[in-house]
Amino acid sequence: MIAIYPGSFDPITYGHLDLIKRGALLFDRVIVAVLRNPNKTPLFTVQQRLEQIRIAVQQIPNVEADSFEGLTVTYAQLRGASALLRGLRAVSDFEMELQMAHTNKTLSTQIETVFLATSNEYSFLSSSVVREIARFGGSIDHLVPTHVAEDIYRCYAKNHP
Ligand code: COD
Repeated sequence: MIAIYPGSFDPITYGHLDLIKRGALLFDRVIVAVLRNPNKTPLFTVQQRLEQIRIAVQQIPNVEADSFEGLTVTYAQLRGASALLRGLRAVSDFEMELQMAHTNKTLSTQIETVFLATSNEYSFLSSSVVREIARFGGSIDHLVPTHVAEDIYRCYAKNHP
């Protein structure tokens, strides 16, 4: 069974990675899919994010990274996936995630959304938290893989020398 793990991943964090590793134990294949969203101004380009993800998952044989645009369920159908993997950190995630799952179900009854509860240690973690800490000069070494932290530090050093 193939699962799509869709998201922005701007950037990928240890919280995402924890979910990917656990998803990879449940599904034959997990495709980490970065949304190409022309309406957002991300910190990293889609290519940069894909590269960050590929390095982070290179030791997990049944995980790959890809990008897509448009509807997630359309992309899932294209890739022959039958599940969308999503993470739940707190009650605050639940409302939005449930709405998304219901919307996706109306678009394709064949594709199920599977939620994994976040691991306790990462329940506070999001890409925006990482960006914010780094922007104000804090350490993010415990929140993202080393190569991602280096990219972020480089990015903010360039913007705020
Ligand atoms: N622990 C566990 N899970 C986590 C953690 C953590 N610390 N941090 C994030 N996650 C989970 C999130 O809950 C989410 O499930 C996933 O990881 C990805 O998170 P993000 O923030 O990188 O990505 P999102 O939530 O912004 O992605 C939104 C989508 C791109 C999936 C969504 O906008 C989408 O499907 N767009 C395509 C258009 C579409 O199909 N629309 C119809 C559905 S509404």
